[in-house]
Amino acid sequence: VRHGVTGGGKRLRPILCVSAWRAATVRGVPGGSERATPDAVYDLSASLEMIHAYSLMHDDLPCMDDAELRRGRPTTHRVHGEAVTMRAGAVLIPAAALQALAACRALGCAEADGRAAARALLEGSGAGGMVGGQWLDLRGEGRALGPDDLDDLHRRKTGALLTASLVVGAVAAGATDRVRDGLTAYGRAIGLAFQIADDILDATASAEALGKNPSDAELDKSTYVSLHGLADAAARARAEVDGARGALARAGIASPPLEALARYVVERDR
Ligand code: GRG
Repeated sequence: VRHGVTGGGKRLRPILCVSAWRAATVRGVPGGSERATPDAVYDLSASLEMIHAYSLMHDDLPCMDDAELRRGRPTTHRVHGEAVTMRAGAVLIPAAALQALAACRALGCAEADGRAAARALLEGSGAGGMVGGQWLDLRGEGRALGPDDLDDLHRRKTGALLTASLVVGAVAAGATDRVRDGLTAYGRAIGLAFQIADDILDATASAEALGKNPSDAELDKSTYVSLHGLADAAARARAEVDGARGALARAGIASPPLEALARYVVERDR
């Protein structure tokens, strides 16, 4: 568990969760929070990283992507073996839900809001979200997917947990429906932009820069690059970023960090 959870990574999902909590808490106040962020918000955000970490540990197993390298280090099963990695990943799923519930309680959220945050976390992780997307991804290996199928796959596999990160933060902050819906629309857009950038990096960056071995071509996966070409994929990613920023504006959310994160998901180099 320690190897999978504390081994680095960009921590994007917790950052989104904390940023959403702040954006929902300071509704309309530009430039950030006037209220200090309680430690329990960071504890809450850790629940997203726990799910993400388990998904990477299992994704790297030989029965899935069979990867040797992650975050510049040997993958968990290469260090601790497959059986230990299976168990360590599995234990993180209920632990993440309990972590979210405990953090919401520490924040003084209403019981219903705590349950709604845990439900958002689990729905984003489950069959309608990340696990369903992974299943579509595995089923798609060696098959040519169409544009709509590719969007559907990645909205689930990558986008659902990124969106859940924002919703969990918003629900815990007691956000209005308007703010919550705006953050959901923002999450859906940056989720796709993030995945398109991932496909571009997989096609163009070195293993050294990425901290993992590019694998899409080797696994014969349909990607935004294989389907649309590099230039059109990059244009689509930029359009999604514009859409994300528009969603914030329409919901009246003034959040410089969320604006910056939307740009970051496509400008990042790993
Ligand atoms: C049993 C079908 C089945 C699934 C189990 C393994 C799994 C659940 C899901 C895998 C989901 C997965 C690997 C999604 C990929 C998401 C993604 C783009 C990961 C890379 O995220 P970054 O770049 O990684 O945020 P860092 O290292 O920065 O944290």
